[in-house]
Amino acid sequence: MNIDSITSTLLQLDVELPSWAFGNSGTRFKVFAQPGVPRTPYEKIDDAAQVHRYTGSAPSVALHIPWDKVEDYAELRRHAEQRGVRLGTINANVFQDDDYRLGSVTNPDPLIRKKAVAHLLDCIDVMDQTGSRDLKLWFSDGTNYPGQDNIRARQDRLAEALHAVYARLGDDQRLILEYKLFEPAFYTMDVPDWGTSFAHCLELGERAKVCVDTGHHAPGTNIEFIVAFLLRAGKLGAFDFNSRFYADDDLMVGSADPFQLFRILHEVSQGDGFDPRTEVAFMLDQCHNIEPKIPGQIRSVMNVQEAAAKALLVDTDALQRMQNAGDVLGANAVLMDAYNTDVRPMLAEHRRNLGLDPDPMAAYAASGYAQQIVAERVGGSPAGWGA
Ligand code: AOS
Ligand code: ZN
Ligand code: ZN
Repeated sequence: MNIDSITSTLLQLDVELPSWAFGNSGTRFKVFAQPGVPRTPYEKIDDAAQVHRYTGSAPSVALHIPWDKVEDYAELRRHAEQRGVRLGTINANVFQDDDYRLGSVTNPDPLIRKKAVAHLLDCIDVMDQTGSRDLKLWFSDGTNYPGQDNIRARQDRLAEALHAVYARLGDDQRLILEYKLFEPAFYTMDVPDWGTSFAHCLELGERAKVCVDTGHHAPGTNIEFIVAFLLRAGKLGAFDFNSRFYADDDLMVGSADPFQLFRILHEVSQGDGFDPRTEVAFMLDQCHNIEPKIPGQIRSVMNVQEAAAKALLVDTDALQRMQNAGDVLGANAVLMDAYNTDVRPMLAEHRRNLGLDPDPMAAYAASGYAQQIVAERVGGSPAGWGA
C-alpha cells in the first residue's frame, strides 16, 4: 500500500461543520441545555475553530439562515478567518414559520410561495458576502393525507421556485438540493428521494447538484449505490453525514454503522470523489443532544477520516482482477481486508507529521477550553435548534 498517497488524499479531505451542532438541541420531548454553549453565531464559529485546531481537517463552518443571522456577514467572515476557518455552505430555512404549515415553495398559496422564494434569494445575498459556494436547500414541504393537495401541481411549484433561485446564482455558486423520505410530512414529501432531487437538478443545469443526507432513507436502502450513481452522473454535490438507527436520528457519523460509512466512502474513492476537483462537499449534519458538542464534532471528523483511510486502503488493482475473474469471494475479501485494518496508528502518525496531537480528543480535553466557555458564557440564550 502506498501510505503517502493515502495521507496526501486525507490531507485534502475537508469536513465541513454545521453551526447548529454547537447550540443546544434535542428531540420534541426535551432539549437538554448544556452550560457554555454559544450565545451567538460568533461563538459557534469559535467552537468550530476548536474542532479544526485539533483535527486539522475541519476548516469551514456551514451557516443556517436565520439561526445565524447577523448584522454584518463580512464581519462574521473576518471573525472566522481570524480563527483560522472560513464560512461554508448556506443552509436556507423555510420550515419554521407558521406560514409554512402547508408548505413553503410548494404551498398552494402564491403569496406564501413568494415569501419562501424571497428568503432563498436573500440567502444568495448572504453567500455573496460570506464568500460561500453552496446554497443548500432542504424543504420540509409535503402532505399528511391523501387528497390534501395535488402532487403534480406541487412538483410544478417546486420546479418554478428552483428555477427562480438557480437563475440568481453567481457563476461560481451552486444549488444543492437535499431529499428526505419523510418528516415532517408523513404522506408525501415533495423531495422524498435522490431520484426526485436528481431530476430537478438535471432540469436546472450544471450547477445544481444532489445532497445525500445519510439519515434520510428508508431502512435497508443501499446508500453506496446512490453515491456511485450520482458520482457517475456528475451530480453528487454534497453529503450531510450523520448516523441513524431508526429515522433522521442525526447521531455522530460512523457511530451506528461504520461499515456503511466505509462502503459509501469506497464508492466516493472509486468515483474520484476525494479529488477536490470533483467538488463533493463533505458536511456533517448532526446534533449532540446528550453528549458534549465540541468533542462530539471532533469524534465525528475522526470517524470520517478513519472510514476514508480504510476506503483508500482498498487494493483497487487486486479488486478489479478479482471482479474481472468473477472471483466473488476473492473480491469481497479484498474489500474486507481494508475494512478490517486498524488505521488508527496511521492516522496518529499523519497527525504527528502535521504538527498536531496524535489524539485530538485527549488534546482538546486537556486544553481547558470546555471549562473556559462554561465560565465565560453565562446568561445568554443559546442559539441553534429552537432558537
Ligand atoms: C433536515 O432533516 C435536514 O437534514 C436539513 O439538512 C436541515 O436543514 C438540517 O438538519 C439543519 O436545518
Ligand atoms: Zn441534512
Ligand atoms: Zn435531516
